[in-house]
Amino acid sequence: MKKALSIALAAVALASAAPAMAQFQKPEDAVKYRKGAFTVMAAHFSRIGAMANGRVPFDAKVAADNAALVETMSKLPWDAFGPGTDKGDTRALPAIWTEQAQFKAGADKFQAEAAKLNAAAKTGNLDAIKTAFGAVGQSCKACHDNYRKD
Ligand code: ASC
Repeated sequence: MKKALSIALAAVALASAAPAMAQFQKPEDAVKYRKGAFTVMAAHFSRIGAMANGRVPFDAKVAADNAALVETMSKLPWDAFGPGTDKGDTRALPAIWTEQAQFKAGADKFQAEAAKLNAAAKTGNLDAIKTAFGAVGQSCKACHDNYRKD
């Protein structure tokens, strides 16, 4: 009894220590989750883009807040590309599941660039933010070109 309880508590502790390890009841839930994650990520990324492109005045705090969110969000979609999530309301291409290593490399590259953008935004240097913003955009595009329907 005691042992069962400690195993259950350990499982709860593990689960709460890994918030990015989302679990899904159904494949549709995973598709909805990853699309939501990309939507939120794009919203915060584009707020930085507006400043990087001079469409809105630069505000270092706004850039830093949004870059922190982009880095956090960058970690989330990938667990939602599991088996059986290639169907339904998705633009994800089958190549994701036949080229898993390349897909993961692209996702890892993107996350690394998002972390660099966050680091750049913390410095408050607009030129550094512009450079890092461009690199993140390139890594978005690389995966869209290969793994997303138009
Ligand atoms: C964005 C956004 C994307 C990327 C991509 C970069 O702001 O929503 O999907 O940048 O367009 O090439």
